[in-house]
Amino acid sequence: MSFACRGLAAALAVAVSALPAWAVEFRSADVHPEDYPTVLAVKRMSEEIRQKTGGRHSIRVFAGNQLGGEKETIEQARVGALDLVRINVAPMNGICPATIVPTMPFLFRSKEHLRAVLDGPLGEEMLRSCESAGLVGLAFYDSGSRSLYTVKKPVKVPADAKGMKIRVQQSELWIAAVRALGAQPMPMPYGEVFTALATGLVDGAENNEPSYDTSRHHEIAKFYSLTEHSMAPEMLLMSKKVWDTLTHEDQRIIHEAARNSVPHMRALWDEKERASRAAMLRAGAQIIAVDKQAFRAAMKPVYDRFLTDAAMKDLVAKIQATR
Ligand code: GTR
Repeated sequence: MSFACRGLAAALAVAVSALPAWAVEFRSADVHPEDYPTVLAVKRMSEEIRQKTGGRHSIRVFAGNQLGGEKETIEQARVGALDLVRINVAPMNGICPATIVPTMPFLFRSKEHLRAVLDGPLGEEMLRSCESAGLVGLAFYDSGSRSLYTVKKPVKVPADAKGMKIRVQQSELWIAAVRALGAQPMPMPYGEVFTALATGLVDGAENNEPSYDTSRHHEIAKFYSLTEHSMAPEMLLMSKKVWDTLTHEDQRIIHEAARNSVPHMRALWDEKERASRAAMLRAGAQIIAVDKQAFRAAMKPVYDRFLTDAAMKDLVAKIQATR
């Protein structure tokens, strides 16, 4: 080997050994675009993990549905084919029953109430509850309030939605809640909603302002009825199969970084809500005032149907009692 070649080989060996063999770049999925608060929060978390593990671990976020819809990525994480998922609680309802509770319509009174619950022991209890489904709950993130939006005519009272085909998340609870309004629920992944609205497959959908804005649903469904019917939060979960391979110290670092990403996410979220409200109005969306009590009353029967055991009822009562 020539002197130059030996030099190159040595340099390569140093470069390779700079990254320990056990270094892992975890993969995390998100349906939202690169600059959405949930995506930015996990990227920030990655920086903290990288720093605290001396570069051994980090997270690469695959944004914008790159790895599939929420249902699919949840399943990938359960079997250990994906390390992390950032999803809404609703698609978890079928596999982790405690997540039905924070998905319930008209449960949280305000953003402050939601944050107080999620930051306390009840939040911790709900995060832990998904472990038996193969997922370790790391954090809850905000998701604002979800409202109904429609293409052809505004909805002010439940009767206005009668017979309309409304896209819902893939959750039995939302199928039932929309049916309770007299509308026809159309469960489908988030990534398919724009086309469904554009082709008339559905007459409307429901979501918070930042999703309505960034998904460009407002280009087609211009009537945004302020039902604010749910504050179902987002979750960040790690595959238990992957989690169990980590040292206690690495688990601690990941947990702490997830917790530290929450206040950061909330600041981004509050800002995003403001920006999205302005953007949707600029784009010609109309915000419609509604009879909120009528929507609350119409959806009430789902409480009896979905809060099937004493533990869930107790959780709801404790949440309602939280100040
Ligand atoms: C958004 C949420 C996504 C996804 C989406 C949906 O508010 O952030 O994770 O659940 O709603 O409606 O599918």
